[in-house]
Amino acid sequence: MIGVQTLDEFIIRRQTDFPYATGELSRLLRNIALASKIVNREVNKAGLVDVLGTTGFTNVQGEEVKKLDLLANKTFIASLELGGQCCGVASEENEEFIAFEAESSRKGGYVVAIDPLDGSSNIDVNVSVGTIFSIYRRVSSPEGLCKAEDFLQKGSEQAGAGYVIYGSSTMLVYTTGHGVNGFTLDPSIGEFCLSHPDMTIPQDGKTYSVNTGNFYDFPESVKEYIKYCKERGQQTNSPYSARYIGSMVADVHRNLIIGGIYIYPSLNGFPDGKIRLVYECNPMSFIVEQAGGMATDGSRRILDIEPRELHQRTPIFLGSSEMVSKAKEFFDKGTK
Ligand code: AHM
Ligand code: MG
Repeated sequence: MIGVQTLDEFIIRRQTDFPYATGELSRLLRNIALASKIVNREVNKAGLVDVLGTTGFTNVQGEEVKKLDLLANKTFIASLELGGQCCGVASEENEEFIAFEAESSRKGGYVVAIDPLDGSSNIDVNVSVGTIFSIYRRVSSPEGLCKAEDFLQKGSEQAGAGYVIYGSSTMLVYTTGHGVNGFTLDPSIGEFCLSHPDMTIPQDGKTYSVNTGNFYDFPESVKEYIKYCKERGQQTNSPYSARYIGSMVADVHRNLIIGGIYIYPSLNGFPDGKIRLVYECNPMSFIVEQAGGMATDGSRRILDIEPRELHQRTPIFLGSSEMVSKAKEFFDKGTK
């Protein structure tokens, strides 16, 4: 080690803190990191080669599939299958989960749920996108292929979760339930290096992130909370700023560092909002909670929701605990 701690080094050190650890989870995390470096390479040169734009297909969510969505999806799945610790993947891009059949991976002790390229509407305009992943211990018998029940566990059962932000620098942030650590990719050596040890989210913040283009479709309680955010500057010396990138990874990452709240509420006609419980809300909520923040759907802790189906959506309010608690006061008043 030469003055920096690489992600690989960090993972190995952490593993030895747990005497009964088998090393499987560590290897799985390292495979995800490796795949993310490949995706990072493609995202970085996206403007130069023919990977911008759409494929002409729509995914199970009815959304346009971008070329980079597909590329990221294939890269992560291939890397997880080769690794051998993961026996199946559920991806936001695929209708059904994939159960790996190869002898080398079918007995793996973990499954992964992944949003390979989050915020993909931002790809063509060179704005930050990300990858979000969630790791569960397999609960089905290792004798057969993995099953839906492996993926449909509550968020509180996650063995690990993380995100990669492909931003002005590329960072990987992850937790295995013992705090949150962030690593910045040093492109000159091709390694993620520990840059943000023991990340904690400020208890209070000044930033609210919500697509106010949907304002008139929001529930009354959310409208009231947003009005409160706007009026604060007039009533106190502590105004809030609105910041909405439209990539959940980027919005939550910023809020994790400087404090803030990310909101994607239910909408008129879409009672569950847009964001997916299994691929996005659970992993981001695990990270934010591990950093000292809060995540709720308005009445329930996100991590306590029993998923019924893979592509289930949920309203979400997550971030600094004081801001989320304040927003919750508006919901508790009743106007949902
Ligand atoms: P995606 O996974 O298809 O990219 O969708 C999720 C994204 C989030 O990253 C982002 O916060 C949200 O959708 C933006 O949606 P909207 O354009 O409706 O504000
Ligand atoms: Mg997404």
